[in-house]
Amino acid sequence: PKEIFLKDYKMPDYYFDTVDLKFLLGEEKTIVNSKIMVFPRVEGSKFPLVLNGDDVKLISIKVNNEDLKEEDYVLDSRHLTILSPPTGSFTLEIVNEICPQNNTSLEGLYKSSGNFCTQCEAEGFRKITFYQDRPDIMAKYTCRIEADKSLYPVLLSNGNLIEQGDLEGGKHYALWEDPFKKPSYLFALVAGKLASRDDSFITRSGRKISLKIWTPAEDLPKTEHAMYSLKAAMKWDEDVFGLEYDLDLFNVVAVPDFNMGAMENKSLNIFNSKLVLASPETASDGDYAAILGVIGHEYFHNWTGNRVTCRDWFQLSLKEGLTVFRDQEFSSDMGSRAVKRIADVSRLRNYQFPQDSGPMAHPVRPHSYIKMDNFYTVTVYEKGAEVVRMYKTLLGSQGFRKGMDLYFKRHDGQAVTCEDFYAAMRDANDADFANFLLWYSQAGTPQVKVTSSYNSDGRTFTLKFRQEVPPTPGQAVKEPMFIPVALGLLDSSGNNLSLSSIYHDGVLQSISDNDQPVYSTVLRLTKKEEEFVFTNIPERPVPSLLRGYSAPVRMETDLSDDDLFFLLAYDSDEFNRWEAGQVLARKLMLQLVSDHQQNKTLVLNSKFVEGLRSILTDSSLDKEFIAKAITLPGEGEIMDMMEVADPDAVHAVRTFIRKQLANALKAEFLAAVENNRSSAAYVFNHPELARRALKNTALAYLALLEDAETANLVLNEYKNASNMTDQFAALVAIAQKPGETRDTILADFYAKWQHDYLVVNKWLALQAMSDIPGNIENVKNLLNHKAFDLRNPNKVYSLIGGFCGSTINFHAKDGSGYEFLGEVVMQLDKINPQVASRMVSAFSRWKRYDEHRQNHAKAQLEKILSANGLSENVFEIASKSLA
Ligand code: DPP
Ligand code: ZN
Repeated sequence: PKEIFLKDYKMPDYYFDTVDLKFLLGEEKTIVNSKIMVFPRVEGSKFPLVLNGDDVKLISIKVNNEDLKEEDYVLDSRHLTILSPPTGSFTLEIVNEICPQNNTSLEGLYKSSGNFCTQCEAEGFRKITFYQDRPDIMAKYTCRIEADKSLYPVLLSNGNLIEQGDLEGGKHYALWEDPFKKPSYLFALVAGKLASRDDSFITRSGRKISLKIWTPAEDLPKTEHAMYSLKAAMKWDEDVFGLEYDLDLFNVVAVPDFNMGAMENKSLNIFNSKLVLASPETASDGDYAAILGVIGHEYFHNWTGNRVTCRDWFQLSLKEGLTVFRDQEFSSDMGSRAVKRIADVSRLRNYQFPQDSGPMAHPVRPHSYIKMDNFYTVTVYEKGAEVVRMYKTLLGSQGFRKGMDLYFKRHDGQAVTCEDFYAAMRDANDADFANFLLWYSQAGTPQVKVTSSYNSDGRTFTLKFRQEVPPTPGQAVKEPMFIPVALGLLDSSGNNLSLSSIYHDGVLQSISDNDQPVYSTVLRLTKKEEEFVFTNIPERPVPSLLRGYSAPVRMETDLSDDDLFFLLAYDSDEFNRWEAGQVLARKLMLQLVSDHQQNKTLVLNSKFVEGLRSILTDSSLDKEFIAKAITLPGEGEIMDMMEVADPDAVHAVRTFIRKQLANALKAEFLAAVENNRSSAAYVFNHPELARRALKNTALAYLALLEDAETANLVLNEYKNASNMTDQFAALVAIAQKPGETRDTILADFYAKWQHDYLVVNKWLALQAMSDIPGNIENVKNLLNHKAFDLRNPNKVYSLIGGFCGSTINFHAKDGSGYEFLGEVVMQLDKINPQVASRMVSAFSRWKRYDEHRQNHAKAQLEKILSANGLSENVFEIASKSLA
């Protein structure tokens, strides 16, 4: 397999102006006809034209309407090279054959539940026809689709429908024209038996946009929330960024077989059905929130991704980091900003931090890849979003908006780079961003150590920062980074002190704003070590650092437990209130893990219990915030902080603390359940989902208790639930404990929902993730359950992905969990390399564990690598993991 490097980027020798595609969709084979207007980048130049092609059978090739002679082109398994094309512009017409019905990789053109659909990002278009399949080739497309009318009554592609009609032999056709230039990865085609929910949106300039969400007819009732989300997203992008939709039609299609979450194809978004379909009975609050966020995300791509796209795939974060940031902001504005921030930071810590400190660590803009599909990562997406957020932190909302406006003004219709985005932000604001660009090129999570001191004579408060970026594969030595640290200083009654000036680098800077008192500021760290001295500070303050999580770093402070309890109780920054609780919990958990390893009796700090009690009973707090604040850091997060990760000890300790809390706070948890039951019909809005979140978090604690009273309560919550959020939460609570009740209720749930594959996937995932000892046998049985199918990515993510999330069973000492995964990966790789590659990633942190576990994991990775016909996708992850 060949590694591709960013530094080797070359502009294409040829561009494509127009592309006219014709598809004859068939059961045995599909014929693709592609007519391209080609022109050279440099007038008069003579180069061969190299087209990508993967699994496509060439039938004929014409240049300027004449058949190309065999000696004029070369065909290998991955390319079609036209040796000496005419000088100047010319037409290229290719006819080829493909077999979508046999395409289990789910990239290119394939079938899902009998319908045709496409997925072209990143490099799937080359599985449809021969093409320069790279994002800097932007062309105007038309697409004519011909198919059997009874089997495929609906024919969709990008842009506007300009013609349709019947053909002989029971066939029909549709002709679509997309007026916007686009890269091939945004091409889409759908053909099948689908019905649509229709609605419309009036843009701020008064244009009426027709909106359609397509699913099988029986699922239409479940598209109401997706349609609501789409209209909310359209409005939000106008309000916040002044961005209006640019065509008269917007289609969303839901398909059950999809590798990713969703895809932003121009005006024809294709979605994994789990991110479209929802009803109160079948989907949880989490699903509703995910649909809102992803519908928003794909819609927002219309400007950040489609109108302005990436020059090459190394720039993926240009569109993804920015669009994730935009969907995060959208969800914040639709719900609670603090809670959304907490959720996003938890995700970063639980998934991105481990990646950034493991063998797959890569910068937000990777330097190289073997398979681009492997770089649709939490680093490119979530860390990339943090990088975009830092611009906003540094520039403020208005400055950020100015930067966005300039970005579109300069680059609409272009394929650009991360530097172009940086330059727009900088130039629009005349800003000094120091070495900010390092965020794109240096991998690894920076570690920032802070020490503080107060001088009562001089009334100064000093913060000393020291930063370190750990080495990552290929990057042994790192430069110090530009880290914005938002902060405030709390006085002894918990109020923010007014800040007047800071002494830094020998300069006294005033930070008051038009004589208005300032209570928080953003420090700009740029050096390995530096010091900031706050003047006129009347008492020793408690600093609230990195407010709102202003930079994606690991921060270690010298705050005492008392300081942290103080912040937990008083900080005006809700994120940092939660954070103080998490820091305390992490310290506590690590200490108890060490006690556990030394066979000491575990004792829970009563101050911690009291801290949580006061949060739990504070009626002034948002209920979803309370739910987050009383939830302990995940086991993965704690394992990630250990020298040698010890799954058994971490699991034992987390369970111990949860049981202790359940006992100590039983009355409060019971009250939280009693007072927050869903009153009327299910509504997805912040106050209602916050009540459910608090109630269900309390219920999960109570379910750990051993008395009959609470056992009954939990059971009744399950039986009386009137929506999936409550029903599934009760099921999760019950399933924590092995025994007859668990078995009965799991069976009951399946019997109730076996007709609904999305609900059944939840049922699979819940069992797969279970930490009940010996659960691997159950998971193996589920592989043969009629509800499971290795060809469907969602089912694989639920069952196999779920199992890899189990602390105890995946990491079983006897290696059984690893062996199970190894076998599944090898089977899966033959069906769908992208999905197999995601699953094999569960091994990538194998060196974090003890020697025994390491040996088991290593053996599996070696076995996988020696398999015949291994995909490049799996090869890349497995080989880099072993390196
Ligand atoms: N571009 C898709 C997204 O929206 C994923 N391929 O993230
Ligand atoms: Zn995206």
